[in-house]
Amino acid sequence: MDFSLTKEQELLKKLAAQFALEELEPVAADVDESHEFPMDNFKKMAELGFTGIGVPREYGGVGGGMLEKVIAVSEFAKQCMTSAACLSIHLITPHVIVDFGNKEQKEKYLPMITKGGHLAAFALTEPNAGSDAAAVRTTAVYDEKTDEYILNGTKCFITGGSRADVFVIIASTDPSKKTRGLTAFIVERSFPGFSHGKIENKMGLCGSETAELIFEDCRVPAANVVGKLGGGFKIAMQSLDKARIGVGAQGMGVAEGALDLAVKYSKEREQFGAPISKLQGLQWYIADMATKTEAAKNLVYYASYLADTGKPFTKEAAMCKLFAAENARFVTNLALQIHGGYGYMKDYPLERMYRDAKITEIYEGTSEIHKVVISRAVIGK
Ligand code: COS
Repeated sequence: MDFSLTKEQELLKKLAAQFALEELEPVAADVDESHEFPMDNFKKMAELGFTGIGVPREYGGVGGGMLEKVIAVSEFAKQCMTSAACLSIHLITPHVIVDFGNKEQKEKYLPMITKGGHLAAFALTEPNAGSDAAAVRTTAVYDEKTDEYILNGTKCFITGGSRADVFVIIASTDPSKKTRGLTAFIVERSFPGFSHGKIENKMGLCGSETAELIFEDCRVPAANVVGKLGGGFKIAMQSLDKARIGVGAQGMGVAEGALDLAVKYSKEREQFGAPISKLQGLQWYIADMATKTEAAKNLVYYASYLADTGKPFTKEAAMCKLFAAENARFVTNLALQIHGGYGYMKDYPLERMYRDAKITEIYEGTSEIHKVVISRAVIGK
């Protein structure tokens, strides 16, 4: 199978790499230390069109599909995982609206969250609905007098939750129907009864401002129901399939970045009278890191190809996410090890990349959930 990039995709890769090196890398350590959302980086991404990837031009986007998202996110992840995650997770919401929204919703919300530079977020997870996504307890009750839904409940671990202006929220419109009673809503930050709660203090991805969302009699117009009433679980699952390719791209990118740094350092660092790249033990580390990273890339590209050509890709999205995430931990760990004591110091980016990489094994579905998805596809439920 040929995964050569088109001329446009090559240009996008070059632009993303240059932007990441010039704008994201210089502030990556500050973003990590300050625990502040890189809003300036995000605005610059919007100016360059990255926040409109996968959205048709008529709605303010720049077109393209999953492969374009993968190219941008992986280049960003080489330099700053937090910024890569911000783009990757932001794009879930416009993609939900493109795939499942109606014309009015597309016209109203897409230009705002693509070229408009407003951050978007997707909220499924709750304190008791993590891996068991069907256990959502946030309720949405219809008020026929006002033609609105009234939302009550709490979402947690929402990337950019303290900064986003537009959210897609999954809430239960009929708890007796379980997965078939969940519905997706577009919620604006300004809607009455909406607020964000605490911002989590995390091990890595420190600037992504992972926040709690609180709905207290939050009024949402019925016009903001996305897709069918009761269709929210399928919307969430299909959107997560795409989001998981985005996490695969994050894992692939951070591994590529860490590998590049390890190779460079191993040629510069001399011990026992020669560069440490001459040591066979180290060469074998590099060989394993390069081979697995190439495999991760191929899985990520293959899942993107399936998604972009309208073929089923749930299993392949889970496979690429599972493998790229485990490899991200493997490669950042060995790259740090190759840097020895320096790798453990905050003067070098490796310790940050190692902490940041870990989340790829947890968010948008844990590695264990992906094994459930893959085994169900291979063996049957
Ligand atoms: N695409 C489309 N439909 C899907 C789907 C997918 N990828 N996965 C499940 N569905 C459908 C099923 O076909 C089923 O449809 P019917 O009601 O018509 O039969 C329905 O959704 C329920 O599916 P299922 O019975 O498989 O649901 P489970 O409760 O067993 O959950 C898992 C399945 C575990 C895969 C799901 O809960 C999950 O992905 N959990 C992890 C959640 C997660 O990633 N959270 C991270 C944060 S999200 S921001």
